[in-house]
Amino acid sequence: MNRRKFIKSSVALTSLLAAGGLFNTNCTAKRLRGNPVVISTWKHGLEANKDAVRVLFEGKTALDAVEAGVRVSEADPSVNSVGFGGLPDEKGNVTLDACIMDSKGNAGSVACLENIMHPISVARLVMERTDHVMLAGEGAKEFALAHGFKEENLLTEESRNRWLQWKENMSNKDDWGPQSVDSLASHDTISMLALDQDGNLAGACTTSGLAWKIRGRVGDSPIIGAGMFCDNKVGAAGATGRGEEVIKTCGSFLIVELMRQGHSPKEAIDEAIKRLVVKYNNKPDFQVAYIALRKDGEIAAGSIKPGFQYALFKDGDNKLFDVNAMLAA
Ligand code: SD4
Repeated sequence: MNRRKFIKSSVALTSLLAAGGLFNTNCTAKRLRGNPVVISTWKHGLEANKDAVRVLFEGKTALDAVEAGVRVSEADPSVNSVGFGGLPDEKGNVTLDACIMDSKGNAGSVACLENIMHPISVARLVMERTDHVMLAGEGAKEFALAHGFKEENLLTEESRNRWLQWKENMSNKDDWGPQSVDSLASHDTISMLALDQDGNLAGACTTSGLAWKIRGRVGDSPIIGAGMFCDNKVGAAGATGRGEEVIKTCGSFLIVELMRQGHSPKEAIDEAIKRLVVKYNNKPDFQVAYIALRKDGEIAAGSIKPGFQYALFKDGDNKLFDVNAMLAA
């Protein structure tokens, strides 16, 4: 594609922005050709799944579904690790990471993007309107603004107060090591994987990353193969938790590759988690959790430590599940 072609208005986006309302499983399920599945990380994934499923039931693709789904969490100020209301870095800036992959193996991502509510939609535009995969920082923002995204303050009263409290009480003790910034409760990045009625897969991942991180820090969420990976022949996987550890083990790519070799989604996730557990002599002091969706609709989830939940839409039901962790708390 011509490099200049990407400076075009994002007309298609407008219709995706108009998402809203709930799906009705009973009356629309008859129209489906296949059996759609949506899986996402954490409790807020339940609301996100609803929008993703509504989009699938409109006959749209898995790619449309994951974008619409995670936008719900991005816009929700009560979700403290994603988009609006996400906890800021050490200087009080909300910096966002996101990536998306479609069923053809195309990928787009943004890293350290500021003041744009929906990084996932910018990532999709990077994928669809440029010949690049990843844009970062100011350049990513310029690209978003050129495509009609609005600049917005993403710090809420609550997230600003929490940042001020950290600055007053913790900032000079915080060495940015795992224990101090990595409380299990601070994780709620959304990774979402979907299988549409044509049997095609897509995945998305979006986050504000670790709270109080060093300015400029980028986590796993925008890294293709770390925070998320999708191969339409095999399956898809997505991560949440301590991004540095997910990056160093190519976590999502590893899980998809293990599924390609014939391992079940559960076996693949367990192996990816076991590598981290073994690396840290059975005592990792951080959380990493994964979800996986195989091409045939089989799903799995796993985590190092207790507390991880995932939201699953399958066979007409959208439910939250607790995960049995590999280690005790
Ligand atoms: C990161 N994986 O930036 C993200 C953090 C996370 O919920 O999962 N937060 O490392």
